Amino acid sequence: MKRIGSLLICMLVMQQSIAQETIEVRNDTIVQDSIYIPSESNLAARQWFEDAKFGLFIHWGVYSILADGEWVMQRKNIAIDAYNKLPSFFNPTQYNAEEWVLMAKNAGMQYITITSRHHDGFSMFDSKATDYNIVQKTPYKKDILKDLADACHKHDIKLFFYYSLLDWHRDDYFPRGKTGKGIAGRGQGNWSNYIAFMKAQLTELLTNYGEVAGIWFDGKWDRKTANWHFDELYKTIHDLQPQCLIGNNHHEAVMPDEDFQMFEKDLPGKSTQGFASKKEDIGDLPKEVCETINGSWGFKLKDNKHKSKKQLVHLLVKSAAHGSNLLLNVGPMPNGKIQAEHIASLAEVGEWLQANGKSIYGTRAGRIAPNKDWVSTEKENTIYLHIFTKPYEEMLIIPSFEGRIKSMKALGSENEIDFQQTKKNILIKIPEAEQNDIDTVLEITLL
Ligand code: JFZ
Repeated sequence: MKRIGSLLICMLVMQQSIAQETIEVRNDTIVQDSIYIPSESNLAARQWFEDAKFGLFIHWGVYSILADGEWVMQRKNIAIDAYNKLPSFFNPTQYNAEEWVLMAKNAGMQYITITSRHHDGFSMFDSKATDYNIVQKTPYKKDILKDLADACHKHDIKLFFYYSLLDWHRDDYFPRGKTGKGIAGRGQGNWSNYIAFMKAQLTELLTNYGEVAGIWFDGKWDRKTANWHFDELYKTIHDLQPQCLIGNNHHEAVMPDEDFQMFEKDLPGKSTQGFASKKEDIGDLPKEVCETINGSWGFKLKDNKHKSKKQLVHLLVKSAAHGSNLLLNVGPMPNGKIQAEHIASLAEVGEWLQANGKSIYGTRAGRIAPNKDWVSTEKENTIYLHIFTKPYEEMLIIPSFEGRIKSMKALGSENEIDFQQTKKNILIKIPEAEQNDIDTVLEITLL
């Protein structure tokens, strides 16, 4: 009996371990094969994003005090000790999150992306992972992201957080990358500690601010070949908020677990900025172009390259015609205000969108190929042809057109516009009264 009993126990133990092994093998298989499958909510968020078309980028940090852009620490090689003084002067008493959100809304923007922590390593939010943050190191003591998140949720504007992978302040951002090498006062730390720190901060950002529409990573290019553990960072985000859209400004082909692709100061695929070693691949994910409203991301006092209403509208329209959103940046001043010139031009773009939003929101790249004179967007059976140069008396010839046109009007006008459709081309004669200095938008309805 004893023998049979122990045999039984032995068999049971064996069975158990076999079962365990199977599970382990299964687990292994799952781990090895693990491909990111976006959740339903994530797919819906991507659709929302593609329809939204226009967002506000905000670069704000303690560097705004120096009024010389967000790269000032690296450009002027400001030592850690010296830079550490900046937070003690940072007191944006005139910051009013609701004002910013309403300004964005008034501009026709649907979302805001704000720098939670830029390359200088200073966290503009309440963080337990480091005391180098706005609550602990500034006389202001308040978490500006929290106010912004509350105002965004109140006014139905989605909120994204920019998050720098590159850090010019921490010892554990080591080995160092291409930039920040001349900044004195940094020690040598441990890279895995830095990864754990980022995970902790991302957890905070995805836990303490309600729904976060996306995380906008930047700085990988500083250490192109480092092991960034993106699988873990991205999983941390998607586990906490599956709908949260992940994008990474790495200027490489999109990685499998990213949700959108961004193009910095460039229309998709143009690669005019020299950020990528080769022409950037355009993937199938939703796209976003980011651009500055003047010439800088962070506040720069001497920057007078303010873009005109016409330039801003053209940027937005061209982005949409390339199937992309436009994320337009402002760099608030250290007092918490946005420059008056920028508030004014954002309002102008908002006015334009009031009248012409139909040709932007919810559209996709149009079938009429873009050139220097025109671009097109499209939605259901309507094509919006955006003509940038006034044709006056001339006949406009749109070559190689596919589709049968039913009617044509200038957007917002009741008058039919004369056109002829030949086998291949469309010939259009736009009366001068229907032409517009900024953008003549033709609403072309297909049969
Ligand atoms: C990055 C940031 O460095 C910049 O401050 C800003 O936040 C912008 C939106 O994104 O810009 C880049 C990106 C890539 C390179 C340099 C600056 N690069 O590849 O060298």
